[in-house]
Amino acid sequence: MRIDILTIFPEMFEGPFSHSIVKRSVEKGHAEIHLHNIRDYATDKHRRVDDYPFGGGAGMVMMIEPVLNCINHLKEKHTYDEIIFLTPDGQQFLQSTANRLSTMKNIILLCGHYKGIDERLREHVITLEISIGDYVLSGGELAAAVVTDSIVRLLPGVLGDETSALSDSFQDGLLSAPVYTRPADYKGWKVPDILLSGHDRKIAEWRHEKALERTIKRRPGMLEDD
Ligand code: 6GU
Repeated sequence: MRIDILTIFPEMFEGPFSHSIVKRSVEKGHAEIHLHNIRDYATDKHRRVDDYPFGGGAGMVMMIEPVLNCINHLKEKHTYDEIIFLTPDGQQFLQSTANRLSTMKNIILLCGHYKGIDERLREHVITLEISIGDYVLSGGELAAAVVTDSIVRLLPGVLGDETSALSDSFQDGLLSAPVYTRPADYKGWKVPDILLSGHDRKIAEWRHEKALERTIKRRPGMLEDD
């Protein structure tokens, strides 16, 4: 899968993409992540990417041309399944969204800044708008890093243990069961006996029960059908 990220702060991705699973998935060739500086596609000599809003008001608006020049440049070489704008007024990003996006071949993630982007880009170019939660970030970069991480880890071959993405919280509509490791008794804090029993069926039942209990207690809304 190929992910093209359009941003005015490409350096913000260096940390999140240089470690752990995202790094490994790129190294192994499961994912290609390309960062593009929107400023490189500005048309004036000041490399301007934002301007004052028509009608007045606070904040700047990202201009059509630099963003569209970058997207059109990419579209000459690739066909995109989705052109996604990260924005707090987008649709809520869910595990089901990550699952769907992980089946795609090429996607673009556009990170907004300032007051937002010119509405005409949203009308004519963007195919999907995503928010990662009901709070405001300074820009779309951290959201794009979150979305990228959640997609890439689902790509076939990325996780060592092939079953481990399937047992994630949310993947089966439940939160995860509690997990433990050595020592079995830490100064009187004991691991549940069942996990030391070696009885696979009973352990699986216990885990399901605990996952259900935890979901009812913490996220009862997850159990309602929609
Ligand atoms: Cl996608 N962008 C910004 N700027 N803030 C957010 C967000 C996105 N999702 C939640 N808050």
